[in-house]
Amino acid sequence: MITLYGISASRAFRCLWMLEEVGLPYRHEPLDYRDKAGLDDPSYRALNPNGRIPTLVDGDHVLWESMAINLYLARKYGGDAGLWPDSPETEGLAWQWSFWVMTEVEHALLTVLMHRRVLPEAKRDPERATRNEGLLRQPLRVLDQALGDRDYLVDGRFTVADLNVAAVVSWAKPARYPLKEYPALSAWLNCCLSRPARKRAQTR
Ligand SMILES: N[C@@H](CCC(=O)N[C@@H](CS)C(=O)NCC(=O)O)C(=O)O
Repeated sequence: MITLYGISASRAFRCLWMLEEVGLPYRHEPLDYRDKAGLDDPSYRALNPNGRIPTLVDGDHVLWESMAINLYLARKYGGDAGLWPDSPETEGLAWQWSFWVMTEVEHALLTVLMHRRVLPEAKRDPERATRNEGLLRQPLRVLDQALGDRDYLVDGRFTVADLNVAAVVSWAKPARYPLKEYPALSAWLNCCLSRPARKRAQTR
């Protein structure tokens, strides 16, 4: 049995989305990142010594780090659904885009989201939000250009590469980050987010 720990309003969302795409039965433990007692519980720390969500338990196998979880699930269970790329070359591209979105986009976009929408008004720092908006221009241009002549990142269909990147870039919407100047990115993002599996994951 597969178990995924973490509420959908967190980085666990991207793994719930992958589980819904894969279509296997799984158990969802909606552990909240604000539940410090739950995260510090020795039984949870034994699974994830970082005390963070998400964590995946697949039989005896335990994994943390959301992107690693998704690459694992796609590789092991996502072949029939076309989620795993076709060749070592396009696998390499899936790793590339997954690492890229974590290192080039995630932190800056989360900072914009926190300081524009999530933090109580008194704790928001508009300058920090503006600075990070600026840092995002270059990587978002890179993604927009990569999508300029294709519908999906690799192999001409929706794969783990699209899911991992779209799950992070989707924060642009609640952050009210304008995507108008990135038309190819914007069309691709809407297409990824319209998938039924994404919608099911959101309501977990
Ligand atoms: N790089 C990790 C980050 C995990 C992470 O920071 N999760 C947050 C929720 S989105 C968390 O558990 N925060 C609780 C805490 O830091 O105390 C991943 O992608 O899985």
